[in-house]
Amino acid sequence: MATIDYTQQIPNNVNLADDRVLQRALSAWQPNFLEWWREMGPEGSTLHDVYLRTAVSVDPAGWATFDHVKMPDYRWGIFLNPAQADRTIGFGDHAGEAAWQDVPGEHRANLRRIIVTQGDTEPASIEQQRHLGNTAPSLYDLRNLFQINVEEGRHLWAMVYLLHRYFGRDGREEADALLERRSGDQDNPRILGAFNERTPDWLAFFMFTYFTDRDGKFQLNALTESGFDPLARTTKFMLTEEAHHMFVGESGVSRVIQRTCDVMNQLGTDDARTLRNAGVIDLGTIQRYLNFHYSVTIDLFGADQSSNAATFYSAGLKGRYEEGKRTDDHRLRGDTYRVLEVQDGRLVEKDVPLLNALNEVLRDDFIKDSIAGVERWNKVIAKAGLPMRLTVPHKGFNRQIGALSGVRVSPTGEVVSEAHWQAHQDQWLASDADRAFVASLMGRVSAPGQFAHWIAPPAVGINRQPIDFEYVRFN
Ligand code: BYC
Ligand code: FE
Ligand code: FE
Repeated sequence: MATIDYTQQIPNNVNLADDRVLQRALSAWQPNFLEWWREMGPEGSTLHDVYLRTAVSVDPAGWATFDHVKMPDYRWGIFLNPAQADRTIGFGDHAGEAAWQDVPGEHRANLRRIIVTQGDTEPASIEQQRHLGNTAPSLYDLRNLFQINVEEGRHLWAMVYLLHRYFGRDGREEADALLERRSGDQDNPRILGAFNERTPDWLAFFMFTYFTDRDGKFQLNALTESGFDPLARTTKFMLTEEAHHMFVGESGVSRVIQRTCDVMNQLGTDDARTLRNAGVIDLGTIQRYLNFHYSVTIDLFGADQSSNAATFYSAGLKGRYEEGKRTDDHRLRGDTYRVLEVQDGRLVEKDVPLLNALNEVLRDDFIKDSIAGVERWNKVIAKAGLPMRLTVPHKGFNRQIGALSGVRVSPTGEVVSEAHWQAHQDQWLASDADRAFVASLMGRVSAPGQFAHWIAPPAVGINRQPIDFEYVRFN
């Protein structure tokens, strides 16, 4: 095996050059990662030169450098945000104690589970997005896809670092398993539901990066509160990259809406068939895609009542979103929270112990944040002078996890019969016909500065480059 110049090959701020044990573990894992990348990473892309941003340090001024690189040569680095001197745990039974620099024995299994679950989503998303490069609507979009893919790869590295560095032999086994599960595989699927769904087209991709990467934002924020300091610092740095993923989603959907509204005004129609014939995606289809991605994503927060969530919090492993800004006692014993429940076929509110409802608390924070962006999309429609609006569906709509998974709920929140659901689901969720139509629009646009007909160009380029910059060079 070729020896690795660690600082060169794996940029890091964890003293990798001096850590022989970690070097050994990583030098065994790295070739497997690269093999996985070639097999499951962006299809047919290994020779392209892509204008990528690479993290080479965590300094606010200098962490990002831009250059054309081939993705297999991307330097997946290991970065933790700088340590905060004398950091203490901010919540749970250990509140006020010094943050842990090592894994406390009694919390080892739970911490490993959280890290593995987090780590599993990263390669899963790359697998889900594997074919999208073939149908990118522009070089600008193609580059953004690849940027997200390499960064999700780095997020995998971030979790693998923790497993190798702090969890010994079982950590190494878990790190190997992260390269063995496959999104959507019958026998060995990814851990969480949304990460086994397909992301077959670019509207799905933009919805995924808007909604599902936002789950990343909220989960990672909760983990930045962790009493296990290396996890807190790692996730803090990951969040700087997450912002770009959500930007790609929000601006992507926004550009699709912009284009549709332009054509609606040109043709003076809101008729879906006419708009489809004109080669743009009607707002109804956009709403049904939104309904799908929103509902599978809110499932990612877990069951509304969860003893795991209570344990993770009380043990100091996983906090709430912006724990430090909250003014309660950060222990939450005796507090309650309102959740929805099904009683006699109806949704009713019920107070339950807050500690058990922490998944729901995080889900509600996510929902607020998601709605804000949907309102920004609505501004695009309003600005075009059109009356339609997009909305997020009811929280109970299309749920597979938690108390609401037992009932059929319409997008507006009525509990409906199975027969009613079956009769209406094609109006509520992206149907096979919707997906076939969107698929029919997909096709690679590879000339600099050109954009597919169904999407408006972005307002500005990347890193102050012009929009017609050659963001990807095909080789
Ligand atoms: N699908 O007690 P519960 C990201 C399981 S996204 C399938 O509620 P808990 C990214 C659950 O495992 C951020 N299964 O569970 C975004 C449990 O199984 P067992 C990812 C599910 O533990 C885009 C059972 O149901 N990070 O970074 O309280 C691109 C009972 O549930 C699902 C994290 O999630 C589901 N949706 O909560 C790239 C953070 N939901 O034990 C990347 C780490 C639940 O009965 N993970 N189950 O076999 C966690 O904090 C928790 O594991 C969860 C689940 C919040 C996910
Ligand atoms: Fe990620
Ligand atoms: Fe992400």
